[in-house]
This record gives sequence, structure tokens and C-alpha cells, in this order.
Amino acid sequence: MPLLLNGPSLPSLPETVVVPAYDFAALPVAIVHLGIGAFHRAHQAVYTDDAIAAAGGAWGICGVSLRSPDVRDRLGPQDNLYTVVEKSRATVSHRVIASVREVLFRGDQFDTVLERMAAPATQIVSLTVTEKGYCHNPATGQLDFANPEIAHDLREPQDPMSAVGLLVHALDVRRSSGGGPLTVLCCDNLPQNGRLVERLVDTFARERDRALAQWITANVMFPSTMIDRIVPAATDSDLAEVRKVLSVLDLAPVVCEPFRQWVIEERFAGSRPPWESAGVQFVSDVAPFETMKLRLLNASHSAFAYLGFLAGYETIWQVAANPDFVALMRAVMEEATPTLKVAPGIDVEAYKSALIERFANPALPHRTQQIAMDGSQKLPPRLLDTIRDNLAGQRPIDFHTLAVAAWMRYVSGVDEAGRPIAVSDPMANDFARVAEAYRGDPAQLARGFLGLAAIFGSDLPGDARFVSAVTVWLSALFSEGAARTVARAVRRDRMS
Ligand code: CS2
Repeated sequence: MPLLLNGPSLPSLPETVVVPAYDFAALPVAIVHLGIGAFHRAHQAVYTDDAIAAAGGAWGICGVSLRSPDVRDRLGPQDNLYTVVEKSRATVSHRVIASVREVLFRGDQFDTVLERMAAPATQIVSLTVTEKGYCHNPATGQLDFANPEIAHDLREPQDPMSAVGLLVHALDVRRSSGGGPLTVLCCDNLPQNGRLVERLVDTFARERDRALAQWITANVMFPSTMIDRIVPAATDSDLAEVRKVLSVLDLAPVVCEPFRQWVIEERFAGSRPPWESAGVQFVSDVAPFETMKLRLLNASHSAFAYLGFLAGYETIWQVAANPDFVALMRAVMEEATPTLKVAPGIDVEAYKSALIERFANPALPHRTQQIAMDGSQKLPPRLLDTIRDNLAGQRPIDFHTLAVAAWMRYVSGVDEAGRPIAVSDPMANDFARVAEAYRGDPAQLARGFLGLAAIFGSDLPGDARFVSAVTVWLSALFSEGAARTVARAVRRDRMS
């Protein structure tokens, strides 16, 4: 077995590698994080590592994997140390992070997970479980009682499968064991994400035990956050590259862009890490930051993912190398801008130009298909809310409807060369059913997808302007293909 990255091998690392500047071995846990994927390890865990180095404090993180033991099994032998590789066009840097002190797998360490979440020392439970991990209806924002995991968790509340069920059960244990107040910090790309999780937890708890729901209302705070860093899935060649640089093996490095941002609502139940010493912004209202990020960055990402994939691009930077697609991204952002309440001091035009630069970073192979996942959950906050606002304001929706049509073309499951597309989405079966029923008839196909109320609600399918725009674009995507449709759309836009 090659030498692993761990406490003993730290001193042997090259000087170019930044190593933890504090005694991490004895660092107690005060944060439990659900969903310890690459994003958390490249974002919140890095801010926490910085804060501990800058201002001290007992803010170790206990990470919990809900679905697979993989991260636990990779990090365990490495004293839970791992490398963050920041890559830009010109630079690459390597840094070892030590803020994660433990990783548990819910599947075979459930009692320990509960113990950590109920412990008085635990001040914060944070989450990155992806949009679908909240088992809500994306169109209404309400708990989806028809979701199989929620139905299971209401039947067997002491053996929860969902994040919401686990939160409520752990809070029940915390209540009965005197664990005290707690802050639940959602770090996923959802509008008003603190309020959303608060509502979902309250709804579920009321179904279980009204006294528990009341205790949660009185003792648990749910701040909203805006989180931002582009973190593609790490590949085997990343592992090999890190091994070459460190001369030891890191089984779980994360790769990301240099840019990062975290904006948090100052609404905590108890104490929190001195994250401001690491550059985190604390504000009273996160909404302007969140909306700007979701409707400019994430909306453009989704447009690039579907149109780029259909045009044959495997990664985002390749899409951003095509001037027509850059013009498309500018047009999507132009359409969204009137719907934004920009926070004081933010130069939104500079923000947009920086986004184009970030997407064009050739050192980050961010796959279009990775971003194309879970469109049923991503379309409402990224594209449909903007469309609703622009319909109400009689403003343009052309490029947003083109992105929605591209999603329909993508989830209909066959690419422009006739090959099957591996559509990854909780509603993939619904998509296959619609695609099968209306194959070859774009107008009916559009109507079929618009009938999915969990995505489009009851208002949009009834809006003639929206329906006809989507249908026209979907027909064009089938007849002309994505690259030509985008070229024609931006040319027409330039002439108007
Ligand atoms: C991406 C996001 O996969 C996706 O849907 O749009 O993960 C995006 O990279 C981050 O939100 C950037 O902060």
C-alpha cells in the first residue's frame, strides 16, 4: 500500500503544499454535516479550516454520508485529511484540510450519528444533500407526502431514510436528552433555503408529534445561506496528479476553482465559528444574494448543460469557448436582471463578466451531464421563477424558454446522433413515459412535459405566451439541432 496522506506523513509534504496551521488531532466536534460530498469539502469545510486557523475555537466537523460508506472509507485511513486543489487557467494550488474530524455512514453507524446530532457540544447541523434531498414539491415548496422516503419515515420515524426525517428524529432525541438549542444550516441551491427547511421540518414534526414541533419552533434556528464555488466531480487523473505533487496517496481530493463565496443570515440559536475571519459575509437578508446567484450563475449553468450537451460538448469550458453560447449566456442573464433586487455594493455587470470567466476556466473539466442532473428540482428556482416574474412584468422570456425547451429535448432521452441519453432525475420515469407517448410530435411533447405539475405548477401550462415560446424552440431543436438554434437565436437577438 503506497504511503497515504495522514497526520504522520504531513511533515514530508513539499513546501508548496499548504498544511493545517493548528493542532487538529484534538479538535472537538461542534458541527455535524449531512451530505459530506465534494462541494462541502471544497466550501464550508475550507471556510471552517480558515476560521480555526485564524481565530481558533473548537469547531471540528463530523461528516455524515446518508447513501454510501465511500467517503468514510476513503478518509478514515487518512485521519480525515484531504487535499483541495484549486485550479485556474494560470495557477494550481494544493492545500490539506483538517477541519473534518470524523466521517460516519448512516447505513451502519446510525446510533453514533444520532449521538453526535443530539450532543450539547454540537451547535450546528449543516446540510448539502442536493435539491432533491429535501423531498419537497419543487413547484410549491411544500413537503411531498407522496415521496417514498417521507412515507417510509412517517411510518417508521425512528429509522429515517430522508434528511428531513433524520433531522426531526435527531431533534426529538436532542429534546429528550437535554441537548439544548441548535442551528440547522442549509447549504443547498434553493431559494430562501433556511425558510424552506424550517417549513419542511415543521410540517413533518407536526405529523409526528405536536409537542416536538413546538419544541423545535422554540429551540431551533434555520438561517438562509448563499453558497458558491464550482466543484466538478474529481476524476482518477486528479488523484494521480495529487499523488505526483504530494508524493503520498490521497484517496479523496477535491478539485475546484479559486473563487468561493458564502453569505449567511445572522440567525443562530447558539454560538457559531468565527467564519467572518475567513471571508464569510453575515447579513440580515440573504435573498438578494441568493436570487442573483441562482438566476445568473445556476440558470446559465443549466442552459449551458442542456444546450451544450445536445451540441456535443462534454464540459462547460468547451461550451464557453463557443462565442454563440457566450452570447446566449449574456442574453439569459440580461433577461433575468430586471427580476433581481441587487444587494447594496454589488456591481451586477461585473458579476456577470466574472461568471463568464469562471465558466471558461479550461483547468476545470465540469461535465455538462453532471449539471444536467435533477432538472426537475433545478428548473423551478433557476429558470421558471424568472419566467414567472418576466411574464408578470411583460418582459422578454426568449432565452429562458429556449433553455426550458433544451431541458425537454434532453430528458426526452435521445441525443442528436440518435444515441440514448442517461437521464438522472427523480422523475426520470415520468419523462420516459411522456417521451414515449409523444415521440415525433414536439407540440404534444411540450404539452406532455408541461403537464408535470411538480415542476411547472398549475400556472405556466396555462400561459399561452410561455407555451408557444417553448413549443417553437422545441420544434427548432428537433429540426435544426442545438448549435444552429443557438446561433440563430443570438443572431436574431443582435439584430433586434
Ligand atoms: C451546478 C452547481 O451542478 C449544478 O447544478 O450548477 O453545482 C454550481 O456549480 C454551484 O452552485 C456553483 O456554486
